[in-house]
Amino acid sequence: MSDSSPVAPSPSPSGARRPLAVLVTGAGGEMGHGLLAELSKRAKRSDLHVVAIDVRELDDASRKHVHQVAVGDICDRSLIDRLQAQYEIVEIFHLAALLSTRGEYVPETAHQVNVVGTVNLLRLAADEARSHGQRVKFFFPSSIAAYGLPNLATKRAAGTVSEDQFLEAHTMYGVNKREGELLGNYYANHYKKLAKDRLDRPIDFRSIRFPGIISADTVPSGGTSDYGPEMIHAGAAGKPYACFVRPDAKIPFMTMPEAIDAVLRLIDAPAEKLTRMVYNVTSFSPSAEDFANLVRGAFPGAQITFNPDLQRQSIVDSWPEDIDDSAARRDWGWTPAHTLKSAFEEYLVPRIRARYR
Ligand code: AKB
Repeated sequence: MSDSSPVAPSPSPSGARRPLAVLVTGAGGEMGHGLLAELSKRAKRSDLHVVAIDVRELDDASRKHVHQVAVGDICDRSLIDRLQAQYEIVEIFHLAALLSTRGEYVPETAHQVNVVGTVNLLRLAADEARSHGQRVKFFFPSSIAAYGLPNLATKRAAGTVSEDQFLEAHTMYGVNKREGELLGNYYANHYKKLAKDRLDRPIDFRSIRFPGIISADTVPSGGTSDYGPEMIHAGAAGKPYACFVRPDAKIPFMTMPEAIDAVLRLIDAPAEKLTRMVYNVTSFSPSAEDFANLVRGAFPGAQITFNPDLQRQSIVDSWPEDIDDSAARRDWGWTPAHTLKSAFEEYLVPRIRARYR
């Protein structure tokens, strides 16, 4: 089978040709917002259509970057089948997920969206590879939620954690992300092991375990790393903010432009350079108090207090305080653009200030 770079469309059994497409699920979410603009620039150069799936219609800013929005649920096989009939899908960015805090209220629904939805997309990728004869690139955003450190003392003693340590996630979302990583490996390397007509390695699966991500343009919802971005946006908007974790709570973070850069670097990396399917990336690891001090400095009058929610705190305590991203640096040239200070001074504060002016 050839590598996954797009080729001219192959005729379907009916002789008609489907346009080539990049499919983005969860396109209306925070990462979709940043990624669609980049994907649409690249798609124009390669004559690809960007096709989005989301449970809601996209906002106008995102809508202009896509050829079609399929409003619906990734668990709906008929929706996926309809898109498959319309397009020859060569790349999938599977961003749709129910995050760690929301998932703890409805764990079985989270499993349905995060795992069954992922299987639907992986199966689509494998079917498409069979239909057009080239490997389908599949990007899967995993998360530091895939880690599960048993207690705070272990977290503090562990410090920087590698991709292969402490993988007993405590949340349904984290369990689902870990399962997504393993399913990616299964579909990429072992799918239908015993079938006579099995296709060898139909999917080129690539995944990043992201830390908390902070965007100047959107405010997250449903996650547990949300205290960082929530605090900054509240400070800029002049709204009081009661932080739901302790001042000493510490996990890794990065800015959204860095996250988008990491996705594109990994997806563009030559396959022979990659030594793993799942890579850590990170930029800085502040405590919640570090965040609060920078917000108070940037937005004098910001009213930030701490009112820890013990259950949400326990989720943050199960995530590492830092992650080792040396494999990403070595294999595909990942380098963070920011320190915590430069992220505030050069990206977050100017853009967020303009947003709430
Ligand atoms: C969450 O808090 O659930 C997410 C994540 C760390 O993946 N932002």
